[in-house]
Amino acid sequence: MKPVISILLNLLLVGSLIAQQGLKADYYNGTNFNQKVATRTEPNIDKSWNDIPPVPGLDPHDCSIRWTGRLTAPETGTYTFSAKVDDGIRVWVGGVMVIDNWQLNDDGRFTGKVIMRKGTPYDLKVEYFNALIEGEVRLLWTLPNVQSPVVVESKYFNEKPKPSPQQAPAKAEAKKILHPLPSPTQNPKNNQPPSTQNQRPSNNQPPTVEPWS
Ligand SMILES: [Ca+2]
Repeated sequence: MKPVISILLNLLLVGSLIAQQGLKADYYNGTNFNQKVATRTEPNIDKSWNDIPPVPGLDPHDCSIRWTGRLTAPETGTYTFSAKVDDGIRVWVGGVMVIDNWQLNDDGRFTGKVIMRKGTPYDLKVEYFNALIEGEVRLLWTLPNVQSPVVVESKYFNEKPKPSPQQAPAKAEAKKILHPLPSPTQNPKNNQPPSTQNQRPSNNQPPTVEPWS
């Protein structure tokens, strides 16, 4: 009977995951998550706008968005996350910050590398703000042994379930195996006024990680 029970449990799990696919997106007016306007589930992070906001009631030129959920890698290896933004963005994978560029950007592009294990659900958090004129935020990744970055698809995202004791080990494991080194953008002196041109990604070396074993 055990194999049958296992198959049934797996089917229930798959059904549950399909139902929750996507990320939770919280929209705020103000660049520092000041006033919540809307919450909804989104399939990916891939949008741009000018005068028409992505959700009704949002100030398109003075807003912030926070996406949260879980990300499951299709295979084990090194993943390069890429963010294309106007203006600022911060990205955490497995509780570790992999992209940190919380400043004004005009079509900024930033990357960070992490090693992920197949099948492990990693907590994902992406914070974004737009303070001037047009807004853009796209989250891409380059899979192991692949050349080109692509937008992370909804099938790899799941909304984060409410915390329970059973989910704690996965989070702890993610923190244990992800060890990015400090990047230039994580310098504590980064409290200077926002600059639109001087800190572009061409000289923004991505954080590297120590391999887990
Ligand atoms: Ca802008």
